[in-house]
Amino acid sequence: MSVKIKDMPDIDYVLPGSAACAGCPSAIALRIVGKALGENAIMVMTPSCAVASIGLLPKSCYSIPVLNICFASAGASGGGLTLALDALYEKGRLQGEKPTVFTWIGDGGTYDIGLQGISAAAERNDDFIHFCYNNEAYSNTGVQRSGATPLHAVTTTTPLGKEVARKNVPLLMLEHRIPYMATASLAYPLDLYRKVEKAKSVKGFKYIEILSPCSPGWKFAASDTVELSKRAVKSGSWLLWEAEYGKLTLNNPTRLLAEGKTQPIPVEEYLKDQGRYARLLKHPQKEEYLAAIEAEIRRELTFMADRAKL
Ligand SMILES: Cc1ncc(C[n+]2csc(CCOP(=O)(O)OP(=O)(O)O)c2C)c(N)n1
Ligand SMILES: [Mg+2]
Repeated sequence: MSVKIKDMPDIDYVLPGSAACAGCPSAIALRIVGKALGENAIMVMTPSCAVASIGLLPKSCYSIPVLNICFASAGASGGGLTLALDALYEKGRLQGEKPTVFTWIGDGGTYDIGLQGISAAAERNDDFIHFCYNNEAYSNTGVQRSGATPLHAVTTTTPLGKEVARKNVPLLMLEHRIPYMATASLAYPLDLYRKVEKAKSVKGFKYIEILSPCSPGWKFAASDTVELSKRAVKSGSWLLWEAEYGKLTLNNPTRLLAEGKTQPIPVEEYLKDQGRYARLLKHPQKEEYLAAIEAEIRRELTFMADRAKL
């Protein structure tokens, strides 16, 4: 069923007074996610901007219960919490609808520090949703590179630009063949909302990754978070898709790009307003580098279109 913006409930997980930066993609995403999950939910977080945004106790900007745990234990904590709830229902100590347990973790926590625990929870098919808000860096500690940082991007630990490509964790999760997984973008909120509703309705392990342009980290104007999210998708730099038990479906506009029905915007349109690529765009070999990035985008689109046929 299609959803309209005006149909979304008023519930808001992110209350006024959040310490997040203006235009923070985690806060924007969490507002949409909250509307889809509703208030009967428990959020598990690892160290990140989303945790720092809570502010100082006794105040908290999140309107649902939050469990703040250490990096490596996201998978074990999400799994343990959901099993503990099941046990309480079995003993009759809880009644009514089971709360949705979800982890809200950055790319550092997902791609690098917590990967084995998340992979293990996926393999056990633990009943919770893992969200990765991917801002392509360890933003909270001063924008160090992560496994999700793309090739050539400048971070504080890659001052000359990252020399290796990012990992493809969504593809890795796809091959865990979990009940449901999806990628999403802030520029397509109804697509994100629908995917979260779907994840909520499915039992077992679910994974949703949201590209999260970070204005201080990527060095662009705070008002452009959503615009850059859109350009990422339209250039083919970020692909929108979902999968049930490994059966992949590309979502528009990515599907139209993969089928050659629309042309991607030049990747320079996506990179040009991001200070982290200023060095690349001034480089004498700029054209060569951009051509290589576009070739990689075409390769991935072809690969995913073929994978969707399986
Ligand atoms: C085991 C461990 N290593 C390092 C840190 C320091 N630390 C706190 S937040 C953070 C960055 C996390 O990056 P990410 O998960 O991408 O979230 P973001 O800050 O980008 O929101 C790091 C490295 C820590 N708290 N614990
Ligand atoms: Mg991050």
